[in-house]
Amino acid sequence: MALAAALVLLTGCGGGGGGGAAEQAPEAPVPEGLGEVTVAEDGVQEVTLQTQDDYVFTPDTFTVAPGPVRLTVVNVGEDMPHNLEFTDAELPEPIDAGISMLAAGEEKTIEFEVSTPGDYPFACTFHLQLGQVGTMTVSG
Ligand SMILES: [Cu+2]
Repeated sequence: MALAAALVLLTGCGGGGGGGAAEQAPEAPVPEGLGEVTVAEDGVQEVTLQTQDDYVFTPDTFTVAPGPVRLTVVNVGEDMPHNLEFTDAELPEPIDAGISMLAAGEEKTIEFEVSTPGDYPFACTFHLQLGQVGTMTVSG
């Protein structure tokens, strides 16, 4: 991720001209620890995602093993509410959990269990049209 951002900056230098800085702004690095899956003392896999006022999940992908998952979403934005719902129709198996409303400054945690490997798309349904989506992968 950091390397990709550096390459963008390098190639950007060759182009010269104005307005480049604004285009590079969305390439923010993922803060340390976000999206990293760790196993808690009770054996539950834990992962934290962040969202803010730019309509993205950070990171927007993570991978867990089959078993129980404890997912925390932190909204570090200043005024934008978000949510996180799994996209039912596309799931390898149903997930009976979601965050229906996450106000600015709020943090919520859900727990659920997965057993079927595959990709589990999720979205902020408020900002689906702005592309605020992500994917949880359950490894085989
Ligand atoms: Cu949102």
